[in-house]
Parts: sequence; C-alpha cells; structure tokens
Amino acid sequence: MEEEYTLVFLKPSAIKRGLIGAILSRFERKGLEVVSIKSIYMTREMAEEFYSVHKGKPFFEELISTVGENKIVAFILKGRSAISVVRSLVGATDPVKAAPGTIRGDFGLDITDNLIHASDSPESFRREVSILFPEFKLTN
Ligand code: 3AN
Repeated sequence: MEEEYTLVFLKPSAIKRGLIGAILSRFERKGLEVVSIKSIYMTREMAEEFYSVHKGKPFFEELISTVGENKIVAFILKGRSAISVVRSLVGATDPVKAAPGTIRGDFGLDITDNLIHASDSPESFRREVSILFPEFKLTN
C-alpha cells in the first residue's frame, strides 16, 4: 500500500482534558508524518456538514452539540496505510468496547463524546479535508 493521507480531529473534550500531546505523540511514535495541524473553532454549520452522513440518526443532535460551537484541533497525517493504521490506533467507536492500548480504549468512556475523529476512507478524507483544511493541496 502506498503512502496515504488521513484527517484526524480532537473533539473539544480531549482539548479540555489536556490530551492533545498524549494523543498526537501516539501518531508520531508510530511513524506517521504530521503534514498539517491547526486549532480551529468548529461552528455548528461546519459540524453538521462534517457529519452529514449521520443526519437523522438518534445521536445526531448530541453529536453536533458535542463538537459544534467549540474549539477542535485537527491534523493531517501521512504514512503507509495511514487511514487503517490511524483507525486501529484510535479504536472502536464505543470506548467501552475499544481495546486497551487504543486512544478511545485508554482515555474515553462516552460513546458520542469519544475524543477523536479519524477518516475511514480516501473519499471521506477528501470530503473532510475540504471542510477543515480548504487550503490543503495534495502536493503538500
Ligand atoms: P467513528 O468515529 O468510530 O468512525 P462513526 O463514523 O460511525 O464512528 O460515527 C461518527 C460519530 O458519531 C462517532 N465518533 C460518535 O461520536 C458518534 N456515534 C456513532 N455511533 C454512535 C452511537 N451508536 N451512539 C452515540 N453516538 C454515536
């Protein structure tokens, strides 16, 4: 598998708990390159667009209020099979079920406020990057 890009963002609760360094260091230790990093205010509109595939689901409102109208830290990572590597470091959606040693398994408990988002496919990466890093070009 060629080098690929993935997008990660830390949800507001991870920032409030002071977990930026602890989480980022796991990706760096693994050997992923931090291509870009930013701290941004995610508006409700951005959150609704970002999570539009979940619109209509019972947890949608809670999800939007968990991440919207608040500061997030987003980064673009690059490396061999970066999308699947990052998703395994992140762990299962429900932190109760996430394996110990994963980010959600070690730091989380709430299913909606599960600390971190990571792209699940190259298509998702392209869509997500256009929302959070509209200036990003694949030549980076
Ligand atoms: P993941 O972030 O593990 O890829 P997705 O894409 O299925 O999970 O869901 C996006 C976000 O929606 C999750 N990070 C979580 O915040 C929330 N979510 C997903 N499934 C549930 C659920 N069953 N109950 C509550 N919140 C959920």
